Amino acid sequence: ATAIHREAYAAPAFWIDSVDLTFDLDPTKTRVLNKMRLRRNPDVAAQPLRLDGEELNLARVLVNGGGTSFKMDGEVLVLENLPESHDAFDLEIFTTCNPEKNTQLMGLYVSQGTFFTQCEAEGFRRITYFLDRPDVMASYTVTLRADKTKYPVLLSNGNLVEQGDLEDGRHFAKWVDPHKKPCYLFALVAGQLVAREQRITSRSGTEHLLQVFVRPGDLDKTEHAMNSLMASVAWDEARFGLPLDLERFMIVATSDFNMGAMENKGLNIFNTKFVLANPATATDTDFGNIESVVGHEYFHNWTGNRITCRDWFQLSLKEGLTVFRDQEFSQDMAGIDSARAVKRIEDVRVLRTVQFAEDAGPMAHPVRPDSYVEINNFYTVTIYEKGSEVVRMMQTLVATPTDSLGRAGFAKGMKLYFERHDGQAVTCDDFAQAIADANPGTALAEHLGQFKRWYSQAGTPRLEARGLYNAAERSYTLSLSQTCPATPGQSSKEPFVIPVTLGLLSRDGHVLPLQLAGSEDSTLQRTLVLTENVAHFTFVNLDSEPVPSLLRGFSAPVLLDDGLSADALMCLLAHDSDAFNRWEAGQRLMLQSAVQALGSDADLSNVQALSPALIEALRQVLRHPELDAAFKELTLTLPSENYIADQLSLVDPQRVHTLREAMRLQLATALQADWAWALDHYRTPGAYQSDATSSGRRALRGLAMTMLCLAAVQQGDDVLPGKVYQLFKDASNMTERFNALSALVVSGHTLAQDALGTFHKLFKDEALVIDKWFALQGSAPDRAGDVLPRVRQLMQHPDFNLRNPNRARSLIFSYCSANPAAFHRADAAGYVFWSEQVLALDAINPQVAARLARAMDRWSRLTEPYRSAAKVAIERVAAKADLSNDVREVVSRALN
Ligand code: HT7
Ligand code: ZN
Repeated sequence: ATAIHREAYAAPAFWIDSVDLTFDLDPTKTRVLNKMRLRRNPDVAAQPLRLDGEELNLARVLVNGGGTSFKMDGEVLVLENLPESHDAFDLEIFTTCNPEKNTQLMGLYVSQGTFFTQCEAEGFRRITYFLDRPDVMASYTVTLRADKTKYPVLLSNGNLVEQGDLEDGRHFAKWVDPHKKPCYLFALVAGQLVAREQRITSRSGTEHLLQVFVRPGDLDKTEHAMNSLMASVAWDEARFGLPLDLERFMIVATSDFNMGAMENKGLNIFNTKFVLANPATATDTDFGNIESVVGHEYFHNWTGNRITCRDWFQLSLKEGLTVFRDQEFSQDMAGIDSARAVKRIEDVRVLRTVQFAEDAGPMAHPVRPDSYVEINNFYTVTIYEKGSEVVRMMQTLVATPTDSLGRAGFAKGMKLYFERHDGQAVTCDDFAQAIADANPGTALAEHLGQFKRWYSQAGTPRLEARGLYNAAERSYTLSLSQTCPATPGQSSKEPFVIPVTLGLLSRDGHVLPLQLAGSEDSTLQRTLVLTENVAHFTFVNLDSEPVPSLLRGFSAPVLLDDGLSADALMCLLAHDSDAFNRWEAGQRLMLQSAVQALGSDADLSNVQALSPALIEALRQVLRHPELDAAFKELTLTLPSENYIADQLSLVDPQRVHTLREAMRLQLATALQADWAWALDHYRTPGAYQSDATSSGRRALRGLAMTMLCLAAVQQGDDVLPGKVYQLFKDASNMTERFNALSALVVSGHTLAQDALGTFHKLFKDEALVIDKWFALQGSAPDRAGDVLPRVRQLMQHPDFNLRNPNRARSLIFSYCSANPAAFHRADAAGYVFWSEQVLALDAINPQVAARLARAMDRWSRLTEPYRSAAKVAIERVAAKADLSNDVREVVSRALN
């Protein structure tokens, strides 16, 4: 397959003004009649019409009602003899397809007897011949016809304008979408579904119907999704003045889905994982994820649907912006400042562990890529999470003295963006220009050209900060410098615009005012803007050497080297008013301890890597009378094995694992009494509430249970695990139950097997809970090389099904991507398993296979024998001649 290049973009030779689709739905042979009205694009030289298609059976092509000649170029339908004038003409295409055979879950497919579609990015071409590109926006009328008993509910985008019965027990529904859209936002659903409904009135007084469709029996799990949807509608109107532009907004859940959810206009289709929840089956994390994914898809209604992408290289235009919006939404929903900070920490943790790793590996690409082979491989953490950070920096850089967070300025920028581009397919440049133009005189407007390097340059910049205190002058000079490593195809980088939000503390933890030399203003926090490779900033009127708190709130997606001593980090851990940096100081101290121990030749299983002072500081956090439980849980959680590994140039996964386990045991035993106190103190009596405070308490209790079980197993104590087993059995909600189960599994106590059996029996009919059961076993600590055999055994379990992406992810991905010590085996058996599963999945669902293929992204940093064995496994996959483009692109990049 050949690469597609951003620079090669050309406007389409034809526009499609309207599409009238009629579906005769049948699982094995669905008939699709596609009547389009097209016209030549007057700005493009005359050329044949080339319509994309994939796995379609073509029966008929008519132009203006009459037959026409056509030819096939591969799977592209080419029409050369079209009317030459610029007048509109009719094109009618009749095709059939086989939804039941569609295991890729792209285009039209059947899941548990219900028809669903997934068209982003290029799935519409699997439904009918079309100009399958986002800059072709058309009006859609859709008629669905199907057996009334099997498919009583017939849904598509927009408004239901007509419905009725047909002959032979069939019926029909006709839908008209009032908004033009690109074909990737088309959707249909047909099946036996029931809906939770809610009528709402918007601020402006317009009435809307909200519906959440699920399979009969799941209605009791839709309340939270509906509440999240109502909150999303209200939030977008309040924060950005963006109202719901449809009479009806529908969400439909399916258990067979490649990703999390899809923002089809007015008819969002969701993975059940991000819809279904009740306290008995879903954890706090599930509740939080549902709120954020429902928000995300809803927010796409404006950022993505009303204004869409000109081409797929601009994907972050909608995804980065919409992730930013869903993150802000979740923070606003969390309410209190401390809960906002917790959400920010969680988001940054994902960015740093997953996106930074991507940026340092073979799949590194800019937020706006220059080329791709398979677009499905570019729905990445770089496009989404780093893209969101780029938008967040824009907000920071439009701040003014009266709008210090930049929120008002950013909202003004959004308003201008919609005034300029509503109804259009545009580029990342158009977005950045609108935000800057709405905020003249700000740092963003001043540096816009340079700022846009965040879109064009891949790689994570390193920011070095060094401070020098001059006692005689009572001044402190902060020197900032930046570099960015080479990434595939980009050997040298130009400097970025880096907003560095900072505060200063005295050594005993008091806030110090910031006054830049030459300025009269003094503030407690400010944002410096680094635009050069090196810059110096001098602060005056300081009586003693300050401790700098840099990059507060993670103001830029960079790797910070501030050279701070352990004492300075201890000061920040104890006193920083910025909760993010307070957490970060703890992480840095733990990381320093880990890296130091890994560099020594001590016996890592017995090493006491955490210093007594650090243990004591962490105890102070755990026992702190004012800090939130959620913050405590984050601060007392060690950096992950993958994040520790990211700090090393050569990685021995077994050593990293042994060390982290030793550190965890040290923390478990040194704070044993404190963990027991936390388990008791943070109980949440009464009915389950999913709010931030209650879920924070449960999270800390969960960590306490794990720590206590680890200590108990080491001490040969069965009483405490017995108590946790009782908590598991008596739990009144899934969070507590799963935390207790996980504590037993993670500690390797003998009660774990019994608890796993009980858990399966209790929830055998709850697919999403059984996914958790598989995932927990796939990610269990490997004490005797027994995880892989167990995973292989679980693949034979009657509940396992490789065709279901959630199930495949729960077992196989948990093992290959989230269990490094069990996966990186000296006998290479983990890699053999990986290659087998990538190949098996590729034959079913290339998108899912390619995601699994990425588990080997960082193979070249491994020490021997892992490195050579990993390479052999990747080569084994690459040697398969008929690999999908998806997997081919990933393994080729890995080997290059
Ligand atoms: N815009 C959607 C991305 C998407 C997708 C979803 C489901 C299956 C295949 C898909 N390919 C791309 C989801 C989102 O970001 O909101
Ligand atoms: Zn999205």
